[in-house]
Parts: sequence; C-alpha cells; structure tokens
Amino acid sequence: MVSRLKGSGATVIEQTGNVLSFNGERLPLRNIIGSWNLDRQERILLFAHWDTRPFADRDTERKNEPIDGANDGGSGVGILLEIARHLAAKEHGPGVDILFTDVEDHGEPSGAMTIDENSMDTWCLGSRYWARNPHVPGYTARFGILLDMAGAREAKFYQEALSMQYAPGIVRKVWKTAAALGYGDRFIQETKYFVGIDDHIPVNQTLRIPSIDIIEYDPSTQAFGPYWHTHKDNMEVIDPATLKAVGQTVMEVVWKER
Ligand code: AHN
Ligand code: ZN
Repeated sequence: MVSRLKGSGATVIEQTGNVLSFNGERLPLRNIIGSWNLDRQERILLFAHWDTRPFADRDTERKNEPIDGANDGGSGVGILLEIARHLAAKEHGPGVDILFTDVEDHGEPSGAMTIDENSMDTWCLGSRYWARNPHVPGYTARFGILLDMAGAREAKFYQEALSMQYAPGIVRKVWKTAAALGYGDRFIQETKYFVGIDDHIPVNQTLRIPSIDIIEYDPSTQAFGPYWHTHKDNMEVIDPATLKAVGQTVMEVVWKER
C-alpha cells in the first residue's frame, strides 16, 4: 500500500501506536496516510480500513482463523489505490488524503447481525486513534468518504443513517453523482439504519469532518451480505463492476470539487 501510494505521487506517513482490544490484548496498529497537494488548505479525505478480521465468528467452521476479507477491508483498499493512480494522472482542485485505517475489525463478537450497544466502542480502534492524534496537528477536510464493503457482486448502497445524521449534504452529493453516472440502481436514495459503528463516526465526532460511509445493505439480512465475517468473504464475492461503480462515483465527486 505504501509503495503503491508513493508510486502514485503521494507523500506517505505511517502512523504507529498501540491499542487495547476488547479481550485485553495489546494490539500494535499502523495507519497509513497518502497525501496529494500538501500546499492546499482545502482537502478531501477518502478512507477505508485495511485490516481484516482475525477470526470468523459468524462462520460455522474454522471460527478461530482469520478471514480473507476480500470485501470487508480489501474492496475499499483496492478502490482507493486505483483512485490514487488517477490522482497522479489528473489535476484536481482541493488536496486529497487517502487514509487506510488499522484495527477496525477487531470488535467484540456478538450474536446479532448488527452490533449491540455494549460492544460499540470495541470497533474502529485505529480510526479512533487517528482522530485523536491526526497525522498533521489540527488536520481538517471539507468532507470525508469512507468505503467499507464496497465490492460484492450485486451490492446495493442505501443511504446509511448515521451518515445522513452527520453529513446529509455529502450523502446527497454522492448519490446524485452516482445516479448521473448511471449507477442509480446501485445507489438507492433511501435511508437504512444498520451500521452501529464504523470509521466515519470518530471522524465526525472527534474531528468534526462531515463524513459518510458507502457500505452495502442487503435487504435479505437487513444488514451486510451473508458472507460477512465468514470465510466466504473471499475473492469469489468480488465483482469488478461493483468496484467500478463505487470508484468512478467517488472519483467524479473529487473531480467536481473546486
Ligand atoms: C458492525 O456493524 C458490526 N460493524 C460495522 C463496522 C464493520 C465491521 N465494518 C466492517 N466490519
Ligand atoms: Zn468486518
């Protein structure tokens, strides 16, 4: 990731630290930030978690083995690395920062499809760390876009309720852009509440950067796809057409900012 960002002309900072997991483990973390046009005050933040869940608690077998996380983790990283390549090739208005967060997915397992109140603060430890200790003191951005589980076949993106609460204007801007590009069948203009916590929450709450989450919603589970936190989250669930729809939409939003 670091060499790909550098190869696309970014200045890269690797932020290391330690956090305490729900089971008392001390976890080392490494957040990776790639920046373009550091001289510009006005900035756009694009982010995704790069860690993958170290257990498969929603699977029936090999529950103690890490998942591939092709969609949960990998998809966001893949899309952002491709966007990085385009940032190198084309002039843009505001500066851009791509943040890869660590230790997002080490949250406490729960029986429910979505997380319960008690385990809420055991997730997103890397982004919480970064929000409290940004790589540049006083860091801010015009807005932030988080990609999480953005690559599965036939994935649909509904307007995520917490994003609507913190940054409704950014949600509208992104969904409108998607529709204009012909992706209105994937970016559905309807709000669903299903993400209890994700990396956009500390960014909204601690840094007050209006930030949204582009994350799949599967009506059949009323949350994420059935592969979620199982060993089925591998390259077989990924469809390049989904990566393209999301990547092109985010890229267009960036190009349009002046
Ligand atoms: C839950 O709702 C449990 N998590 C949203 C954050 C997450 C976990 N994203 C990927 N895995
Ligand atoms: Zn996860």
